[in-house]
Amino acid sequence: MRARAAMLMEPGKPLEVDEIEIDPPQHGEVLVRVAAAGVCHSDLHYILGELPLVTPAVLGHEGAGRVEAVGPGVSDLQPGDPVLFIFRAFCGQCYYCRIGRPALCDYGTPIRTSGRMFDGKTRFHLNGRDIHHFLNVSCFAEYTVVPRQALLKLPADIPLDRAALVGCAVTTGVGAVLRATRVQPGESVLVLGCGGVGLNVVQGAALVGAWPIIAADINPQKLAWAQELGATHLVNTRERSLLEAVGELTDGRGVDYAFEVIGHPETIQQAYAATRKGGTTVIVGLAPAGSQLSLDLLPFFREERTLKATLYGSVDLPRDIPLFLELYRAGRLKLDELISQRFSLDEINLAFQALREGAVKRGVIAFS
Ligand code: CND
Ligand code: ZN
Repeated sequence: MRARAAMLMEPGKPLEVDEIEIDPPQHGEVLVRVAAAGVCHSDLHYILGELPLVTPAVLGHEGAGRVEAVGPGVSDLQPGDPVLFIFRAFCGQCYYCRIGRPALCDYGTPIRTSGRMFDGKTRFHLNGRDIHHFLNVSCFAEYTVVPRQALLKLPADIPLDRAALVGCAVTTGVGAVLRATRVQPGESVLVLGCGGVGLNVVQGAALVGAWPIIAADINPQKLAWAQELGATHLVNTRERSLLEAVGELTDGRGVDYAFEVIGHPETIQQAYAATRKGGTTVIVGLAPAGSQLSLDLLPFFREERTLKATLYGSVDLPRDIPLFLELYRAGRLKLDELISQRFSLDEINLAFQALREGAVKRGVIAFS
């Protein structure tokens, strides 16, 4: 079949939207009609060449849609079923899946690193040239082919554009608080970087009753949005020192938990410095490939610090994603409020421009 898709032809260039040829789903694969795709900074890292990628590739890793067709061997999904894309396809059986850490499962790794399906071929082509897959998903396209293991079936009542955000930003941000750490009521939290993912760390912290919830960013609009999602204190780090502001709010100790949601060694250092002795600094942001962090090990030891990363919020995807949707239904998790702007596929470079300028909470590519 033919469908329109947004491709990265080479790093550093804008995406190109064109009609591509899509092969039918092969064994264990599913053809999905994409309904909505979130515009995440991770895609931007690849567009800018900060992370390695086989190109040309159809980008997009946060999205939802409906099953159009299933390949041989897929018996538990039907055409029409609403599905969420999982950018870490997981087998459900290995050690990591069994201990509730499916994002660490290696099932989808060969596809992610080669940009090709298990048979070594791509399902996307442009004028006879292979176009690669991206992060097991490639949802910046009207239709995409993914392994069955990169999908979770969605309940029928969740609007697909809202659900799309659960594919990355919500699960990563809320999971960082509920699963990567176990923040307790009354514990102090700093969220450094309040974009689409950071706002979800803020709402996760509000959900568990953290206090204070200090939102820090260089963009006042992001801080205003963070306040709407539950931040109790705001720090514009262009205007004042983060350490000073955090010190004032924590008796000079620093926060119990600091989440870095930008992906820069310098801001990771800032978040670390704003964490109290015995506290936990969590790296949520993705730093450019090759970035290094230097750590003075003696104070690290003496101050008994924890520094950790979280991938996909460290959640148990098949257990926690239904829980997050349940919390949305109950009004405890905000999804409607996260989308500030919708774009068509043709406007995708505008959507990334808006992300770079800090003009959106989460932008969403809406397919008709
Ligand atoms: P987005 O661009 O929406 O947010 C970044 C925020 O950081 C913006 O509000 C900026 O204003 C703010 N910011 C930038 N520089 C600074 C600075 N020096 N000081 C303070 N604030 C600053 O990005 P996003 O929310 O989509 O993604 C954030 C990061 O999270 C990004 O690196 C992305 O790749 C990563 C991520 C990680 C995971 C995971 O599994 N851990 C999943 N998805 C995305
Ligand atoms: Zn993402």
